[in-house]
Amino acid sequence: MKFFLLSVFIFLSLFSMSHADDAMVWVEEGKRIDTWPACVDVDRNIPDTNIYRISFQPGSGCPDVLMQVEGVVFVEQSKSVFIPDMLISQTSGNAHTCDIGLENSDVLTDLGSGKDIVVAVIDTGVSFTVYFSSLKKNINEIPGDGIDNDLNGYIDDYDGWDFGDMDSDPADVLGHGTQVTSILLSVAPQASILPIKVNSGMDISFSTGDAAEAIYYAASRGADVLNLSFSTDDFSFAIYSAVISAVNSGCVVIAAAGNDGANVNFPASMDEVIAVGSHDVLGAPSGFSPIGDAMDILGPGEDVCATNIDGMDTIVTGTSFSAPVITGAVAVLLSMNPNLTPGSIKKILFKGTNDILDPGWDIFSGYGNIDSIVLASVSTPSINLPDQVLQGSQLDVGFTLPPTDTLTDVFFALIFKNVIWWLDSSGFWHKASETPFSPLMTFKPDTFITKNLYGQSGLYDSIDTTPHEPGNYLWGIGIFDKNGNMLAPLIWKEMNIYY
Ligand SMILES: [Ca+2]
Ligand SMILES: [Ca+2]
Ligand SMILES: [Ca+2]
Repeated sequence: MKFFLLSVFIFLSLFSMSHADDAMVWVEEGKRIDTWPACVDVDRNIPDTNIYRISFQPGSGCPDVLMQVEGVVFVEQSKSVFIPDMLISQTSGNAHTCDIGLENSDVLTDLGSGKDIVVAVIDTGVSFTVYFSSLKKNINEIPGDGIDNDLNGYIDDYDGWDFGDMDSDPADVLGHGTQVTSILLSVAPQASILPIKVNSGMDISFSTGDAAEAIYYAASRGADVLNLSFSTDDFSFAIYSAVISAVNSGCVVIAAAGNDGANVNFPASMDEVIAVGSHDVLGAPSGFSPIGDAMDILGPGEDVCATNIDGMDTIVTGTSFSAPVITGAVAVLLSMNPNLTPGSIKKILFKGTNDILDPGWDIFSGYGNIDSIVLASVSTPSINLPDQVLQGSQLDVGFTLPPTDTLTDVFFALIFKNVIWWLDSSGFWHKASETPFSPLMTFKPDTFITKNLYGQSGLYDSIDTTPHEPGNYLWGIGIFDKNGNMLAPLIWKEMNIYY
């Protein structure tokens, strides 16, 4: 572990510069531009959008010319975004000390492995040799036949896509995306990784236009979670609108907050994005971790261990590597319960922290440091029954449910002599085999609820075998949404009624 502390370089600034020859053009909904100005080369339309990617000669004033064209709503010239964190990585080559810095991460992994959850890593690509078995394949595409079999606009995109080079090979040659992937797979080992490369070749920068198109592509390929371990000082409408579109289609978007110790950078600064800062090995915010109203949560981001494209360990620092810890945790939550809405995920995540500095949310740490034990606790419903109760006495049942942003139905059930009985809202018991469950109550669970079931007249007299019969009973609680989808696993607890 001491070795990790040797890397003390901290990248202090991010910068952007103009990417001279590439722009995005928004065309009025339902309109087509039949004649583009002569200065424009149309590269392509982003599938299923009214956005065109174009090239033009630098210095030609072409964006201004375009804005005069009937039907053109907006033009944004692409800028470069730099990927700095890799510059401070050091290779250790020691597999035994590899530690992503998240204590008790096995507690989270035990809850859910990320199985069947698609996580798009929009980055420098992912090493195919290291993570081949974790990669999400496009089963509707035949690789290598030169045909866009699934008609999604990208030829042979079986493995993902490389927007930097506009080809079907998103293999990582730089390492940043592989390092990010290794960290998120440490938390959610069975997550399905959709590799999307945005830089060209060995470039350590990429264009905002490519990042925006990559986000549209990720959502169209069914990504549940997007990891954006990049940030910039500049706002990009292209990235902004791509993120909004992804969130509206149900994606959870997580972004590194930046490494300049100043304001939370873009796109982490968006309300719709979970902004992740960094804490050090002692749990204090890193000096380079941004500050401000947009900060949401911190993850370990100093001298953490990641895996490089050659499969060897490397020590890395930066919020690029804090973000995938949170991304992995979101994949865990989704694999526990695929029906969780992005809003509910945020609520659970922000409660699943170790609150540091000022009590509650603060500008340095957001809701605090991700904490495996707390997150496991708030994401799992629990039932609180006395171990035993004297027959005929008051019986209080308490339960805690994960926070949610949706109205939730709850039912109570018990098993007696191998028959499941459920309690209706009028206090009557029904055999589950004869009457389908309906909820006992509907509410937004955020707090501990206590319900006195003894007061419900049915507890002892509607089940004909139960009156005056002491014994062991199994109580269960289930949580459903309005459509009858189970939102959290059914849990059971045994209680003895004695006489
Ligand atoms: Ca295709
Ligand atoms: Ca093909
Ligand atoms: Ca706090």
